Formats: sequence, C-alpha cells, structure tokens
Amino acid sequence: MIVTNEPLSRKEFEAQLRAKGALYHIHHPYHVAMHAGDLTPEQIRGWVANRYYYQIQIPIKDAAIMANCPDREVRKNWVQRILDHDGYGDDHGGIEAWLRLGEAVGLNREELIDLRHVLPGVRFAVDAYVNFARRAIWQEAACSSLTEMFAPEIHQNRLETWPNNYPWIESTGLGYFRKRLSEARRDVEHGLEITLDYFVRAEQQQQALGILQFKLDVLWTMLDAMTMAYVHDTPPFHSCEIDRV
Ligand code: AHQ
Repeated sequence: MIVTNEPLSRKEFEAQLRAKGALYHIHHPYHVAMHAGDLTPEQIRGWVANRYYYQIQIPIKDAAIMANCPDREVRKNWVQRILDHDGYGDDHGGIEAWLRLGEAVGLNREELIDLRHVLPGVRFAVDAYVNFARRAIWQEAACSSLTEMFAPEIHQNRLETWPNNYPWIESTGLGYFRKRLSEARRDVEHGLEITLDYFVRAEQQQQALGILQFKLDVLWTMLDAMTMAYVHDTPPFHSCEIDRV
C-alpha cells in the first residue's frame, strides 16, 4: 500500500470512513442469523443480556469524553448522549428501554442489572472501549463512536424483521431500536464533523481509520463471545451463571 503524505480530501476521507461499513457487525454471522429469524429464544436472550453491559457503559464512556474535552460547544452537544441513555425529565432513557427489551424477551430486570449473564469476552471488549475513551484525546474518542454511521440500518432491520421472525417477543420491547434511529443520526452528524475537522494530515487520517477499525473490532468481538456461548454451546464455566439465559 503506497502511503503518500498527501492528505485525502474531506470528501474522500469521509468516503473511506464510510467504506469501513463493510466490516460492521451487521455482517457478523450472529446478526445475519438474527435478521434471518434463525436465532433461538436463548440466543436472543443471551444477546440482550450481554448487550445490556454495553448500553450501561455508553454514558460512562461519553462522560469520560466530556471530562477530557475543554470545548464548551462540543460538551453542550455531547452531553445529550448521556441524557439519551440515562434519561432526562420524563424520558426514561435508553438503559430503561433496554431493560424493557429484556423483559419483552423473557429476562427479568434483576438478572440484567446484576450482569450475571455477561460473558468475559463481552466485558473485556466493552471495557477496552471505555478505557480507550478515558485515555485517548477527546477527538480520537469522538471518532470511535462513528460505527454509528452504520447503526440506523441495523436498528431498522430489527424493527422490520423481529415482529415476524420472533412473534413471541412483545413489540413494546422494540422501543429502544426506534429511539436510536433518530439519536444515532444526530450523534453521527456531530461526531463526523469533529472527525473531519480534526484529522486533517495524511497520517492523522490513517490514525482515524485505525480508531474506527478498533471500535468495529470491539463490536465484532462481543458477538464472537456470544457465538461461542450460545451457538457453539461452550460458555465459560466461571464468572457466568451456568443455567441457561
Ligand atoms: O445502542 C447503541 C448506542 O447507544 C451506541 C452509542 C454509540 C457509541 O457511542 O459508540 N454506538 C452505539 C451503538 C448502539 N447499538 C449498536 C447495535 O448494533 O444495536 C450499534 C452501536 C454502534 O454502532 O456503535
């Protein structure tokens, strides 16, 4: 690969960021099976219980970015991400909506909240993301959230396919996916502007592409751990409840 010192144009840089969508976890076999209606109730419950850990860490991650960011304008926008998850006023927030998704798939709130089903591989991937956001400069951490460029499609996919494929799941549980359709689009607008404005030299643009790849790997690895546990039936025999989700 010839690495020139010439930076990519803003348009070409954005195109290369978006091209990383080819490696998004919508293409992971676990999600492909989910969207085809091939997952068992246990595999759906395992996914919801493990993704709960990712959801509760997002506001922690965003607060770490805020703590590293001296720019009031940026913080004024970024804080909305924390409110979207933790809730604000009479909006119960995304974490509460995820707990309702849990109940809709047959899990109870307690077993989600006490994280008994969270697999070591999921915990390590999510913690790697949060720790990256803590120590990276805030623009690098903002760039890592850009996997959400590809998220509206995956949420739309669930809204369209779950009612027919998983009629046993109460439709009230799908509220989270609906909520993220608009929130993700708004987050991406802001995160992309920060990224395109900050990563301007050729080596910086390559660094940004590497940061996005790291986050794609976080999402992919979470599903790898779930595949071992719920598809190949080989959950880790420690730190996890043996009984089925
Ligand atoms: O529900 C998701 C969410 O709140 C976020 C925040 C954002 C970030 O800051 O990294 N990423 C993200 C994502 C959510 N849902 C995932 C899914 O597949 O349901 C997708 C994920 C992302 O693309 O990063």
